[in-house]
Amino acid sequence: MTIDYSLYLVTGRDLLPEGMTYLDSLEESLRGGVTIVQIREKKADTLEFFEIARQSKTLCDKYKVPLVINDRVDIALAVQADGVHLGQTDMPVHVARTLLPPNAIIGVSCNNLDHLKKAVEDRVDYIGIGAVWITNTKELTNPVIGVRGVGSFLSALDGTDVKAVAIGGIKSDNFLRTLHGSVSPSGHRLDGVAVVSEIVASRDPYRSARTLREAYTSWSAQLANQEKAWSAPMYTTDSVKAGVIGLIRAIRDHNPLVHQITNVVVTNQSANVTLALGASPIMATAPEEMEDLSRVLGALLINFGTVTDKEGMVPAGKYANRESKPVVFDPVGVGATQFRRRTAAHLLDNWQASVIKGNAAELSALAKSEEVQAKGVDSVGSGFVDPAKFVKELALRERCVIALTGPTDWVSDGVTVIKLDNGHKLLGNITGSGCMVGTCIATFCAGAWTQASIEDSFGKLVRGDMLLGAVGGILVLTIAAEIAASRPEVRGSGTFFSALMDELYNLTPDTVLERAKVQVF
Ligand code: 3NM
Ligand code: MG
Repeated sequence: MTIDYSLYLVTGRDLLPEGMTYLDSLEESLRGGVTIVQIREKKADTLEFFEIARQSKTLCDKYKVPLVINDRVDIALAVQADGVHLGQTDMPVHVARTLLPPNAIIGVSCNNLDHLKKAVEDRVDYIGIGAVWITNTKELTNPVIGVRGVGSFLSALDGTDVKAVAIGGIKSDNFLRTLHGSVSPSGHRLDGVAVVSEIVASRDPYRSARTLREAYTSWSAQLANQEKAWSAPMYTTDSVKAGVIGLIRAIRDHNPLVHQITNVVVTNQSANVTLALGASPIMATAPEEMEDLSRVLGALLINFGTVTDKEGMVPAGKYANRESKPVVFDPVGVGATQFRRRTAAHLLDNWQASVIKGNAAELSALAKSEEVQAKGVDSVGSGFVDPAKFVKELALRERCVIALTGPTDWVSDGVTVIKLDNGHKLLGNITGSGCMVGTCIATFCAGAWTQASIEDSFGKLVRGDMLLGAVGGILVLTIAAEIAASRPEVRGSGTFFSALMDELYNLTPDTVLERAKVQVF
């Protein structure tokens, strides 16, 4: 029998809401679409555990859903359950195997790669990878893995037929983030997601289960579409240029709101850049307003150049993900301090960026590569031996578009790599030109968002072509810089700055088409 692990319910009777019986909750969850059930009883005596398991088995049989028992091989045998789930301090797998019928399912909880390696050697059927998020349901003795940590577990399962589910703190509002982010560089994905409180503590377990199941189904469907699309070449130089022109028009036609949580050095100029491109800026930072803003914004920019607004940055990104809005992350000077490195990891563990933009030193630090060293928060040039390979790999790792800026800019979504060769050295003489690129990218991603249809967002964390958004944002700023620098009145960085703003404001699609130096790989 092939087991469907996609929506794995783990029971927890302590979490039932008042007035809800255990069996009613379980039946509603089964009706709602859970695909496998684990009975987890940490406090029950043997008789009580047996009774619960026996009644659960009858219900699961009615819905043809497999049942596994946490820890207790004897109870599994007594109620003829489909298998057991074993923790690291439970009975050894090879012993359980000799006691259980030949086809019994055996699953093991893994918190680290040593656990995983042992589980693979023991030929378990599946592993639970956890905890992926913070949870109150189980006292955690090990550090939280984080969505971005799941990929290394999945890599270690390459070439085996061991299935994997993620567990710990998974809720409807981080469900897609969990599925989208949990993937190895080779493309190995989760087989399912396990939850306790999201369903068990719900007053409407039917609806809660159904919501997750539907989200899983649309995620799988869009993934299949995307993989099909990736197998054919998507972009050419001409299609990229035409796409960018389309975005310039979309921004001016729709005037999207670009919400920016940015640093104190550049707030004013970033707001002005947004206006010059034809969109509207809002520079709100209070956590209390992030949910409301997520509904109206066209894109969110998070730039942590002066990391003081982290309290707002976390919810802002989560709500933007929930609304399928673009999230552009500019981890300014991330390599400069431990604090910045930790903050970037914390933010990226909480939400899915759509585009991460940085110079060589920043992206190198983010990728934990030693290739490029940081010098304060300033750009130090391209610095990578093979920038195309670097951006492509980081895009696959972070599950988003990567934009590496410098004298030459490199952009990748993990499949296509685009090289951009516009710009002027005077950009290096004004403060915040990198931050302005971030703002331009966010504005173009907002334009891309306005172009995408609602249907396009089912099962996705972001709607719109983020690769084009990143390319468009870089092109307009670098092309405006070239034109500004050539103006006769420009004699230094001060006159250059005001000329740059003017040229951004006056930039026409034709000029972009004429001047853009784009190469697609
Ligand atoms: N095992 P919730 S975390 C049962 O890390 C369990 O192995 C975990 O509950 C592990 O969905 C966990 O309510 C609790 O956060 C998951
Ligand atoms: Mg350049």
